[in-house]
Amino acid sequence: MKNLASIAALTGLAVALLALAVACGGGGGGETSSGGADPSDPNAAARARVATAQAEQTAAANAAGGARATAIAATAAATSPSASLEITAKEVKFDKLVLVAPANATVTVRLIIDETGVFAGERHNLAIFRDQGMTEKIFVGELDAATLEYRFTTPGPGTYYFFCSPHLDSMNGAFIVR
Ligand SMILES: [Cu+2]
Repeated sequence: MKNLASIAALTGLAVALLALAVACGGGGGGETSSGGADPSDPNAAARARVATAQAEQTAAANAAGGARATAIAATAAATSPSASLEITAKEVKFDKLVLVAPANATVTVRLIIDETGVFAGERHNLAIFRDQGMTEKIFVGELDAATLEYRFTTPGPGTYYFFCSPHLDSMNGAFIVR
């Protein structure tokens, strides 16, 4: 009898909890969604204009990226690999989009830093990674405001990426090894 009483008590508790859950959960259905487009929304036209401008910017950026990729491929094809490379940093830009080096070789890269006027004292370097996301390091040179010369060993043939560490967006290019 003791067990039966316990079961009855537990059943009662379960029913009570179920009732509570229904009471608590049942109140959420009355709202109407406000997420959809509303033709009377005075900001809709402005939002549409912003969306169009953003789409145009993306298309322009993609086109520029395509032109850049084409320029990189053309330059790489026309350039012989050299173990003695040179690149200039001026006005927070590199003068080259592409460096072409021999595979598995010791190479020197002279980074000429030619900053004057408002750019004087700007420090640059050369950093080379296997991927554009900069997760696999090949070589990272020291930073300086004066001309630098680096020496390192290239990896096997492939397309790698070079950057200036403080100026990733404006100073980058392809490091081609073959
Ligand atoms: Cu830089």
